[in-house]
Amino acid sequence: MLTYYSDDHHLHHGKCELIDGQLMPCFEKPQRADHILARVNNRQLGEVRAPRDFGLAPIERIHSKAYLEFFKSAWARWQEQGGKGDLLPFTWPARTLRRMIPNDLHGQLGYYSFDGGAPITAGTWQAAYSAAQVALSAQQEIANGAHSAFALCRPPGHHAAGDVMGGYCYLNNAAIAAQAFLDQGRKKVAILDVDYHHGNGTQDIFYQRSDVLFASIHGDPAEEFPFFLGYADELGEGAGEGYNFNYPLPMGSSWEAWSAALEQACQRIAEYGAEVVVVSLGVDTYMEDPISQFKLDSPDYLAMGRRIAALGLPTLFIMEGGYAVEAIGVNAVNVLEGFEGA
Ligand code: FKS
Ligand code: ZN
Repeated sequence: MLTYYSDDHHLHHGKCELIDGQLMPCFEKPQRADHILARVNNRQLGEVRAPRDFGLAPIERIHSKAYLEFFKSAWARWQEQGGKGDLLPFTWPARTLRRMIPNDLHGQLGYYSFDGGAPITAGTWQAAYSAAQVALSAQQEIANGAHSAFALCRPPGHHAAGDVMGGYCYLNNAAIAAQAFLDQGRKKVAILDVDYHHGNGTQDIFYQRSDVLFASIHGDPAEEFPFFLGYADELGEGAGEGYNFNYPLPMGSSWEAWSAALEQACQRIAEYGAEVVVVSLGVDTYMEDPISQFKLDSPDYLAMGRRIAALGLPTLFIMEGGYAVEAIGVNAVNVLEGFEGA
């Protein structure tokens, strides 16, 4: 399987995030992608290529121009103000407030985000832009006839909606790739989100549409980030009704419960008649993940890949989360090797 990867991800390195009342070094750090790349090479999964540049047009199919303009220029505005640290939001338009777009940089940052987990640093735009190009390059590989491809994206994307960043995510790589398939003539795309966290951004983007089926297996949002989306009764809306499936699982779930949910999700995808599958591949379901509460073990990821392969569909893997840095390379590549029948 071909891997697409860009060194540009190193340009994004947030300093800290707020966890349990303390500022901690960001869990979403460059070494994550470095470990996955090392494992891809070690296992000789296949050639590793740099992305092509498809420009902004395919990104603008998912994200609003205003949001992209804000994100792209935010760091420069912060520098003009003499900003020192990372650019982080601290006020959001929650229920009792108005959804205004203020003039102030931090006001706008609150408007365009849903949490304080997506710091903007000097290189964040470039890193996120390149990650989207990585996803698009792998997508193109499949459009050209490959049965599978791996987009080693960083930063991740599944929490980002059309004009909202958050949860370490800025541009929704999986959504951008899914839309590219449709724009090239595919009629039905399934997105299977196996990250430990619900892909709220992806769900929101396609919630009212039937051309993308979204299925997600994740920690029950009643107990786990992102808390405010990802419940089982969210089935889609309008034309999208019946094309959204959430499988929230209790904290502590292991492969037995997880694989039963995967079975159901795969059956939905098969019934739908998807022509292609985009997998939001997070491996934070791992038993030793420092911020997650599932109990999957490394061999389980081989079985995961095998079950996805049994769909018999062209499959685009897009990297999302995973924070047990030493193990994420093994676990992510296990899914790919399982898929290939290794
Ligand atoms: C801990 C708070 C943790 C943030 C969790 C973000 C998860 C991100 C991810 C992605 F794939 F996007 F990277 N809050 N008390 O793993 O879903
Ligand atoms: Zn996650």
